[in-house]
Amino acid sequence: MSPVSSAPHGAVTVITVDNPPVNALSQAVREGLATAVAEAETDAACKALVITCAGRTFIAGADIKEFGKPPMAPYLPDLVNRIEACEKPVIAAIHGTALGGGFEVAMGCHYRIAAKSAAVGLPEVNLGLLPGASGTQRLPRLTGVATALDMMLTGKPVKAPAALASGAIDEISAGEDLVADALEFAQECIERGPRRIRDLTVPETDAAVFDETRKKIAPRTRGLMSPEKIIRAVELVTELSFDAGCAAEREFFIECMASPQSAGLRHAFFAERAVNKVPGIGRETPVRELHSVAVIGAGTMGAGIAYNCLTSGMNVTLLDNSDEGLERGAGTIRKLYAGGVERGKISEADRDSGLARFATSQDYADIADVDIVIEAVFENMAIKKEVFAALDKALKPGAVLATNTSTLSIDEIASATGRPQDVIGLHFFSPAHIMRLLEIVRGADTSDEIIATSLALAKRLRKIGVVVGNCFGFVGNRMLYSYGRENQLLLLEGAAPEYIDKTLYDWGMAMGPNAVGDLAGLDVGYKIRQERTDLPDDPRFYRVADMLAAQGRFGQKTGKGMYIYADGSRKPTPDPEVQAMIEAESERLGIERREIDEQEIIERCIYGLVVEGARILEDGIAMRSSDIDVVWTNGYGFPRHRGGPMHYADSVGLDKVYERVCEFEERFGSTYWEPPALLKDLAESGGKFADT
Ligand code: T1G
Repeated sequence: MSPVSSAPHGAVTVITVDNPPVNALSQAVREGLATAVAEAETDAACKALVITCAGRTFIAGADIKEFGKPPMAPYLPDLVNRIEACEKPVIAAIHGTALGGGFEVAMGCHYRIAAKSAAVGLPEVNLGLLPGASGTQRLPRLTGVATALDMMLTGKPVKAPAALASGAIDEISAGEDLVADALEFAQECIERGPRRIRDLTVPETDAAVFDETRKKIAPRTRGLMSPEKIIRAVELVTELSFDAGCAAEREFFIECMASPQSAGLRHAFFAERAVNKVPGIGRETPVRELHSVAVIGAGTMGAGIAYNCLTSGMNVTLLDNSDEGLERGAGTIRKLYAGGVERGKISEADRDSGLARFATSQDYADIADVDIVIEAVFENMAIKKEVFAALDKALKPGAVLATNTSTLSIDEIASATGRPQDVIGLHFFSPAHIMRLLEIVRGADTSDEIIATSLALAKRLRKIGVVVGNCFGFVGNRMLYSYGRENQLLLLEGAAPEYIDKTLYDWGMAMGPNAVGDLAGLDVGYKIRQERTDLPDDPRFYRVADMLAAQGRFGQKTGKGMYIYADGSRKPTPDPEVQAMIEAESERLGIERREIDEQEIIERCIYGLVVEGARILEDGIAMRSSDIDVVWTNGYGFPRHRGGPMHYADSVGLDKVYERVCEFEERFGSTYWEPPALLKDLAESGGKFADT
């Protein structure tokens, strides 16, 4: 049964694509469209064609699931040209989002009408690609070069009113019935006849725009391949004929499609959608309604979480045991709102309604009726258990009891209550209102209803919620220990902090580990290590960080950490005093310092992540290796175009990773580098983490 059907409406043939969930351009859809257009073209009674889609959206692009497989005819560029060649006017009737190949199909049509709420876009750059079915040649002819470049380089969809203003679409459907309005519009188009974008003149373009754009985007497209291909393809619009431009675009597309970067970004795309699939949790799992929340602890994290909940429409009470603390927290929230209004992200009305839903308190009785509480007090077990015991007494039955702990046992915290089934870890990342990751930590007794409720809350807070198991540091921070450990050891063995940071930054990390430590505050990790009783018996373990923290060098917040931050600036400057301190400590520990190359730094830090990731999979703390990738690309600045640590290891080849890990075990001992059985087995069987 073809996912494409046709029906006559008077002199107009309406062609409908019905390929849930997002009408992706699978082979069957491409074939169905080509056939339907050919049949309508030879149907004497048909004077015009309308292409529309069933379900929630117009075509959302090529079928990404077909990527990497042998391409099958009809090929998308040919289909788009086939639609354009039709002798009768073809109108695209767009609702939801016309994206990528879907928008290219619409630009193959002669006219585009859209529902008021619709949007159009070319987001291929998010997949390490560029439009590959003439989008780079068609859109500039409609909107001009600048708008086209912006749409393709940001990958952001453009809403119908702006799309109309830019020329990307021709009409906005006035009524609620898009197809009815498209049929009416078709009458007009029959008069006008086909209008082919390939024949449109390219609007006047200042050639300088291309290099200006290159400069402008360089900081945020560091290391990425496809943005330059997009700019070059659009530049060719001003140099070549339409078909020659399309041929060049195709070449660029094939090159990008074959790149590890696109493979990494496509992996990230599906990995972020897979996190919602939690065994045992389905549409039938009850979800509790969450209208009101109390956030305990008015520190930086507490205030950020409260703001995030306010901007998602919840009633929020911030509770703290000190007036100053509450005033500071409330001040932070007011500042965040002011900044949002200033940057045009939030309207004054939204700010006012948000602040109207905000309250502060020092009394648990004031929060007895909240639907959920999120505790964000100091990272200390005794304090957290005291808070949870008080919450257990104060809160109504059925309230969700969540903790924002970043390392501590959910089960032990839950043991302070009589309702462990309602206790869950909701680990936000700083800044809480910006970072998209939310680790949802399941305790031994946490009910499915609470998991389902937390996944729904994550969506509402515009977060990517990843369900993980309970252990020290869960997924993210547990792995961070291995990554940070290798950094600390490399410092003692001879690599300067700025050299390590530059190496990992150039490799793609958002920031080097030493700069991250100074940003997060060296006191945070120091206090957590002080409380731990299970650290390895190794005098080198986090030695440099401990020495700096013991001297009160906490990083940016004290103007000194691993680096110096002159006059409150965020720019790290290497400190010769620190270098001398490290060298003296190497000598004291009997470590012979040596030249260390970039490859060793990258492999020790990144394979340290991979080895701990494999242990996490063995322990069942993560359900899928792709969940680990989502945690690291959304919470720890791991380069998205490398897909995440586990995908990266798969792309290198687990046999090579295993071989290197065995070498490290040989050189540095098995305490840190004993290869996990999972890695060994997969390496020997030619398997991938993605297969587990
Ligand atoms: N191909 C295959 N599956 C897709 C898909 C696609 N293009 N888009 C979405 N899905 C699946 C997704 O995996 C999920 O599956 C379900 O649909 C719902 O998605 C030549 C080459 C459209 C805005 O980049 O941005 O065209 O998890 O959870 O939040 O130039 O999906 O349920 O099994 O995201 O409502 C360009 C990608 C492709 C758009 C809807 N297009 N999609 O968001 O639902 S490249 C894109 C999205 C291209 C040409 C090139 C979003 C959405 P499952 P969802 P949503």
